[in-house]
Amino acid sequence: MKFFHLSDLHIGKQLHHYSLIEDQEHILNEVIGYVKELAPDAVVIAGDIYDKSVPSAEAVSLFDEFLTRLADIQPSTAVLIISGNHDSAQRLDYASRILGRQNIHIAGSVPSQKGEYLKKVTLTDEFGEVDFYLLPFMKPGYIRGLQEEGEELPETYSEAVRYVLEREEIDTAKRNVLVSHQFYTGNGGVPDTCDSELFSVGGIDNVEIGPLMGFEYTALGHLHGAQQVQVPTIRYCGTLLKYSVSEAGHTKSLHVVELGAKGKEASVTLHPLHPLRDVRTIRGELTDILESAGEENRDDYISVTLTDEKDPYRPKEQLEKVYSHILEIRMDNTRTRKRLEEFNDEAEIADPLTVFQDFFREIQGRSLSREECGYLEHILEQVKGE
Ligand SMILES: [Mn+2]
Repeated sequence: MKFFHLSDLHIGKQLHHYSLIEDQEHILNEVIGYVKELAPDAVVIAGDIYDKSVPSAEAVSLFDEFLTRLADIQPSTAVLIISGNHDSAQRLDYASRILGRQNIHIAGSVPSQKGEYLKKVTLTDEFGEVDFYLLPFMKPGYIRGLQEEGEELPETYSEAVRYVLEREEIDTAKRNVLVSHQFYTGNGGVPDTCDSELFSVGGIDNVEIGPLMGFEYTALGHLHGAQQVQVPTIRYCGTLLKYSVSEAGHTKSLHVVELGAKGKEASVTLHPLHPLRDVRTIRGELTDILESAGEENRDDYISVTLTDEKDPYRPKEQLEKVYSHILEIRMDNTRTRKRLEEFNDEAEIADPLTVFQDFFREIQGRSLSREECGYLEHILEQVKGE
């Protein structure tokens, strides 16, 4: 059994102010090429199909084109899709029953009523059946309707995922694959994150990988950097494209998973991807940067850090003559570093009450009243006491 593991397409995404639709079309075409070449049994997409819950017409038609071209390829390839936190579960579920007949299996929503279960797709190879369980992005609140009389429902993300998987009564004598879009963490490991991901603050959404251990492979989405979680068979494939400057150093590749007989560990092969435009960071003095610009990569998305001690004359205009897609221009010299230090010094001096007052004024557009200030002082005293 061979399948492609994709996730986080984020179709319709913008990088700074540039639309990435051309880049996405280009990279999805490369995926189609790989499907023709490698003839996988399935293409799995582990959530975040679109960048927005209400995608643009342009984004929808690009994904439609991708699915149509996949469906035209012979021998037929199954397509397995779950929704991510960026997708609208209902919109993705639209027409999913009809699409199922085309071998396109979409799970938009997690079971929310008694009697509902995860969408399961069974594919067969020379070693027998493989059950793919499609677990869309979920929060503990989504599964309140599953509660049995007198049963306590899970409160944390970890408990909620465990709960949903345990009620499936998965046949562990068979080969099973899970597709999921959550923030999974292993034993004490902290996953690598980057700037294009969207998380809730405080890390309350993390899910322990314990319940995944029984699967031959878990195809994950959510994190945009490719990485395994504790074991090689629980894996984030990452995005097909670099979606932030913080990913400039990433290598994006197509993940191809192969399952042998039951009990044999799944293998993952990485195939190179060739973006239309790369995302790069360039650092140096303006004249050096202008002189060293090569002909071949002038259309890349670039983040420039200028180190000139003397502020150059209209750097943006000069750089635009050479580079067509400039994401940002930063200055890093003695002056900017000194300003940063001064800023840090100030921040250290300020007491918590002043910091909060400034914050409140910025967000609310008014100062704290005397009464509110009193409350705040009281709370701060209490915290200090503890
Ligand atoms: Mn994502």
